Amino acid sequence: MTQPPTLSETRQRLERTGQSHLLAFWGTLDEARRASLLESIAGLPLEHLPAMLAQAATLAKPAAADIRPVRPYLRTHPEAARYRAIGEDLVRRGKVAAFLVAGGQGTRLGWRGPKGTYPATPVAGKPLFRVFAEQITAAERRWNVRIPWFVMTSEANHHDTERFFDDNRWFGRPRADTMLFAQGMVPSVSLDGKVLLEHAWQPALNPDGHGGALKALRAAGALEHMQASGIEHLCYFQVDNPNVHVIDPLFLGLHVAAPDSSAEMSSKSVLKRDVTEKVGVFVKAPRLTVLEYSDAPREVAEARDPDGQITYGEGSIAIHAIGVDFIRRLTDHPLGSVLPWHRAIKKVPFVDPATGAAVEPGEANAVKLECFVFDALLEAQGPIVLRTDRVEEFAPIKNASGEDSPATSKAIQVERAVRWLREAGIAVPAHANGQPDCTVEISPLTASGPDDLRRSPPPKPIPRGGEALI
Ligand code: UD2
Repeated sequence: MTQPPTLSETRQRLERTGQSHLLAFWGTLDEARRASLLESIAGLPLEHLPAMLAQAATLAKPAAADIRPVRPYLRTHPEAARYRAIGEDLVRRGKVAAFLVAGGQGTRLGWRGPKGTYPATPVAGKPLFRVFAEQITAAERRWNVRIPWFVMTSEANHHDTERFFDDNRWFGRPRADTMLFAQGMVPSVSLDGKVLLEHAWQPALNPDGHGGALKALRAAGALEHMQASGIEHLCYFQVDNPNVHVIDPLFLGLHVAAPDSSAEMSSKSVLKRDVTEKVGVFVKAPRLTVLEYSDAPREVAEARDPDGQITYGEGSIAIHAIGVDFIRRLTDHPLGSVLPWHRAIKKVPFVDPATGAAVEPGEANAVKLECFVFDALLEAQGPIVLRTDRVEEFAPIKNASGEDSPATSKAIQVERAVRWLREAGIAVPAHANGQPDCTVEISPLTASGPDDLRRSPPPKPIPRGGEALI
């Protein structure tokens, strides 16, 4: 290990970069805190910070006139069976790994603990991590292959996440097939560019966004691991969506073999529910990109085709297939990756270097920088979009109540289970209006769709008004 810089080296560096206040409390700190402060400062990208902030402040947003709709692939594509077979072959040959980003703070849900530990399913109350683990296990059994699972955490939840996996015996999968690693952190800075102090001995840091995932994969040695084990593509998904199909052969087949795809990065969309839904949309401007809901000019967000369809309606559900070589290319960069920085102006508590007082700001006082993974689409050759079905694949848990809450997610999970059962010819008790009169949950270990249900022994009859776990 290299020695951390000395106090005098650090002092000079801070003077050069205009951040001398970070040592304001040096005289009051004990040895351990001094050492920790020097080490923290050594890890800050102080020389790059002005450029990062300037770039985030001037990030170009596409003008309404330059934005065009995208044409997605559909699941009913005439050659869907061929693409599905190509995707299955890729999985069977061990070329695919699962990649979950779970570094977010989950503040909106108000759940204490990593979001993946949230009991999400309607009958068994399975935590999100278990839902994904069981899906991966089911895929491993189906294709008789080991599917490594990479899970990105953050400093704030890494330890708790690891403990949860441990307590759950890694969900019955070999320990070596799951790799947990923490994403990077960036300093939170005042509106005039000074790194804030969270404590007298600690600069304020925030996770570097889900775009930090690419850099973190490289830093954690995951890319090398993949290269050594022949992994070529990652199935990327978010922690908040229990309905995700983690391993989707049709999507993978299109990603590697569609005529206009170069297998660098592909994405899934669902049609936006209404013009106000808070999801980014895929657009061409002129390259394929995700336009965040907060950045969409009104005339774009609300535009409709003559037949009434939302013109820019391909909502991003944050599911991507990403080539490992592509990640390597994007992360060959002095700052870790080529992805641009976005900024959010937030309230960040801090210690005032002049007075030593702990300040709880009444209004936004700080810039938080983060990268978004979908910005990688701008760098990809021939990225494609597959439109999928909302009920089938998108049941997000984001808020404690209202839209995208545990309640709405459970309702969508039940709707999907009922749909699969009916398609498989299995009776579901229903009200006179056709709505199901029961709460059902289908374990990923039982089925990943109606075809599996057709092939498995029929479940016990579902009680009217009751619950069933299939
Ligand atoms: C995201 C998308 C939105 C839409 C929606 C679909 C952004 C900016 N917006 O909205 O367009 O696709 O998802 O559900 O992405 N995460 C990390 N590290 C971080 C920050 C986030 O791992 O530093 C993970 C987080 O754990 C979660 C995912 O990224 O799995 C999404 O994070 P979010 O909740 O901030 O994104 P959201 O819901 O605003």
